[in-house]
Amino acid sequence: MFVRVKLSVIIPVFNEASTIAALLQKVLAVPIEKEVIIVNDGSTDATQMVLEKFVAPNVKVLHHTINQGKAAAIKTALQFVSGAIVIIQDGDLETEPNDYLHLVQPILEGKAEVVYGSRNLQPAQGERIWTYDIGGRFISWWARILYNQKITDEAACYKVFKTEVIKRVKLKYNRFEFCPEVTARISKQGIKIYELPMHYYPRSFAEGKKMKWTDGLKAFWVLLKLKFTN
Ligand SMILES: Nc1nc2c(ncn2[C@@H]2O[C@H](COP(=O)(O)OP(=O)(O)O)[C@@H](O)[C@H]2O)c(=O)[nH]1
Ligand SMILES: [Mg+2]
Repeated sequence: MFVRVKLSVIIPVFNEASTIAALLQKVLAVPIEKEVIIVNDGSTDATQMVLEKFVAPNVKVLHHTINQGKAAAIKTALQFVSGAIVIIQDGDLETEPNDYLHLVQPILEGKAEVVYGSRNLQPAQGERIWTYDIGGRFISWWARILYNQKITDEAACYKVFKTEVIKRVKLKYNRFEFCPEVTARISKQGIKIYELPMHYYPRSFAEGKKMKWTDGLKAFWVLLKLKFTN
């Protein structure tokens, strides 16, 4: 069934020439009214060339000349959002865009303002890097303790927001701190995060994974710091 609410799909991209075209095909095929805002964040591979071929009426491609980070790319994209709901989509193939259809439902039904996907509520399709798996669960536990949110996957890529809610959040960090920062700031506004299962097709570093274990440490620290400061 075609969903008639305008979804703004934000895709921060850094060096994803091997996946971005296939991902865009999948995103555009999801039966929901949407706009796609891609931010090529100073990629040094062929990402820009691939994106130049991708002309479609509901696809906007923006470029940072210098790499600034995932959160910086999301902030750039947010200035152009015109949909009622925003979802963050990574530029790789670790996720399943058809999940949008169930992830937007709690917002459409008025049950939630923010929905997170969780890679821990259904089995992954493939081998996860076990240290990242444990680290992610630990960070989720930390977010539960500090912010009293019932979440199992704080770092999941799929985060869905009512547009007015995400536009209200003042994001100060620029890189992979996006997840802990947005989790902390919306929690401090008293918003409850609704969580639903999402598909997950993990990739390896050889396949282009960019998050480092130190980003997990940063997430721990950002969650703690924002609990007590602004
Ligand atoms: N804009 C931007 N995106 C980045 C940067 N580094 C990684 N990304 C994107 O962030 C997403 C997540 O990266 P990934 O390494 O798969 O981490 P994970 O899926 O969160 O474990 C991918 O779409 C990357 O292209 C960056 O410096 N800038
Ligand atoms: Mg990824």
